Amino acid sequence: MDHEATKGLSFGTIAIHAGVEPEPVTGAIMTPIFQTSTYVQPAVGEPRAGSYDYGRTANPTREALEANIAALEGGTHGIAFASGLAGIEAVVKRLSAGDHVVSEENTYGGTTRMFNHVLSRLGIEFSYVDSRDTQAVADAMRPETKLVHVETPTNPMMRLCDIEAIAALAHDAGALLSVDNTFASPYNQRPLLLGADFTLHSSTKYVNGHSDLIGGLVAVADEGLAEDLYFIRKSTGAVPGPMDCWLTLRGAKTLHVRMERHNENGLAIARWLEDHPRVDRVFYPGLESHEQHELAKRQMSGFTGMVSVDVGTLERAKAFTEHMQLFALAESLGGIESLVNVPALMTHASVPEDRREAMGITPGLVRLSVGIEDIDDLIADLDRVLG
Ligand code: P1T
Repeated sequence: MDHEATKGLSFGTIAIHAGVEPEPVTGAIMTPIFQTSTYVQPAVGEPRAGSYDYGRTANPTREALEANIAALEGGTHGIAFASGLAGIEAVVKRLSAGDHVVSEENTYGGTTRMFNHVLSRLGIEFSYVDSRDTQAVADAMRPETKLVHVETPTNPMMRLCDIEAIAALAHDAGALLSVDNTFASPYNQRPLLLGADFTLHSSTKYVNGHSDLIGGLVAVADEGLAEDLYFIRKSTGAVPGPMDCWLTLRGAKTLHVRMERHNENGLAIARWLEDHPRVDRVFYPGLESHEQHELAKRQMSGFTGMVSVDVGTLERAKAFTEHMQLFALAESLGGIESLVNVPALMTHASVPEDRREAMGITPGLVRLSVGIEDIDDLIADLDRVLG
């Protein structure tokens, strides 16, 4: 179903149908995996079907996935990448040496590592702010600021920023806004509809949802921005393989069903942990105690399966995480199975210690990716390790 045809349909219907058409030769109901690197050309310099000249430039399985994410995010174009980081990199690579980016400070550790140790060497400057405070974002803008990059909820502190307000101030200053929507998923939050210019996913997480591939997706609502990103991807090469695109599209078709259960289980576990005497603090935007709960209710329609808790010390964090039966100790998130991670030593180890501590990513912070197992079993697992 093409973009126009999905207008007016609800999320679950779009998830199943957007980008998916019966295959024209056989009528196969499922999008085939076009596992090919190239396409025969009938005449020199004249590809058979427009852009199908080489697999880095175009692939029909990839295009089906791209149309799907574009529709899910309320945009017009999707651009698929080999990883979430490759998608973020492409958005920043629209800029040139001398340009400046204002970034939320509490992003995924790999995002700041790329900004500080790779892209800053190319002459792009980065400033970090606590984007919960919209004024702090405004104060960090410079004449050469071309991009504001935020993550909301943030990984792992579950901080939020006001997408609509930050989009407006970025645009007033002549900059664009990119929102890493990985933690929320398009089911719970659609940044493009709130004014963002790019919405980004590590599709390794909720969009694919089955922890069986690495991928990235960007959606935009502007043809020019889409063309920029297609060009950067074609020129730099971070394309996902057809099989991974096919798996991600299959995963995306059940996003709405999975997210309902992630949201339900996440909230139930956050509430249970909040009442537990061995837990100092719970970070979950769906809790009334979350300092940005009102913004969460305004900007999100559900609060995901990501829950962070502070248990005080590394010793307790280890006792908590190393003896669980259902929650596997692993990096990553957003899959149907539950995972647990100690960010200071795992996903955010590349963030300098003083900055980690200042943001609350202490050695006692534990991040749960609550899966879609039966809630009683998950709570029993937590109960056993927390005592
Ligand atoms: O791993 P990759 O697909 O390249 O995605 C990077 C990325 C981008 N944005 C966010 C918000 C992320 O959480 C990630 C990857 N995160 C983990 C691997 C993790 O365990 O937090």
